[in-house]
Amino acid sequence: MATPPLSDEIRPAAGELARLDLLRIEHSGPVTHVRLNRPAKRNALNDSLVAQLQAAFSGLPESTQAVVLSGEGNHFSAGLDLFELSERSVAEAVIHSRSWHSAFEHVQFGRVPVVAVLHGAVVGGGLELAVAAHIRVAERSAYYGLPEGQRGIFVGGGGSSRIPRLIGAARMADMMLTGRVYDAEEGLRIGLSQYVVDTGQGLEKGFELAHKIAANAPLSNFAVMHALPRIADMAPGEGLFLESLMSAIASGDPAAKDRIKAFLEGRAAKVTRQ
Ligand code: 1HE
Repeated sequence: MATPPLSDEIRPAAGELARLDLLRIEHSGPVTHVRLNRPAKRNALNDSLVAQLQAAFSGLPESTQAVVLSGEGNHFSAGLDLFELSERSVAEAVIHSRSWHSAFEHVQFGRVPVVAVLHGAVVGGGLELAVAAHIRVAERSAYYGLPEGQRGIFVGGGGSSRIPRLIGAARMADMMLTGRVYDAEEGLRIGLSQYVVDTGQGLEKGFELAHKIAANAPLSNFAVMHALPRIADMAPGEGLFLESLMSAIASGDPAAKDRIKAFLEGRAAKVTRQ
């Protein structure tokens, strides 16, 4: 995978974030890059890595306005560390699954939007992590699988809740029952990613998008992250009421007033074809 653009100076993380040895964390202006850094094990998610993800996403500095999440080596993530699984009792497995839920909630419902850049295997728990992000950019090498069915287990990292919301329960059932694997183009078509780019271009695209996100008013980003998915899950009556409240709160914020004034005075960009 290519290195990120050098438009901003890249600063290694400091303090607690620097101590997370299974992640590599760097700041580039308002964008923080969180890399899964266990390439020898294909970024398989063991207990320590899941705990470190939670620590990273709950400990982002105030300067961070968006995150790019990617994986070192040739694959985004091989999913659950299967070596740890074999040692777990049923009771421990429930707690373990809840620990993934907690960590991935910090990704989805943290302070800032997350752009996942995907390449190679995005499988099992790796896909569950990817779908906790808000935007997914897939390199053409990316492929998606849920081998839980073949391994005799079930998803435990929020996949049965988040994945059907993107692709429908029928497609997820097909992936789990038959081992069906989707490639990057198919993943784009069915909604697993919003973008596909050539292999080696993922980080550049991911950073471009993250910088755009970071330039939005923080309260707009917050509303998209926290209000939008909840409204989408509500009955229309309740959803529309919450939308009115969120909309009034966002438009009352000084950042909204400044931005609308800038447009009315001809100082803001028009919406054009891209
Ligand atoms: C692992 C894991 C792993 C690799 N746990 N160690 N996930 C899976 O069922 C996917 C299993 N993995 C694979 O299918 C392949 O490893 C890959 C397609 C991802 C990559 O293939 P490749 O040829 O590049 O690597 P490799 O030679 O298979 O693996 C390299 C090393 O990574 C090797 O260790 P080594 O010490 O022998 O070098 C592998 O053992 C190790 N490795 N994948 C542990 N998953 C909350 S519920 C979620 C449930 C799930 O995620 S189920 C899906 C599990």
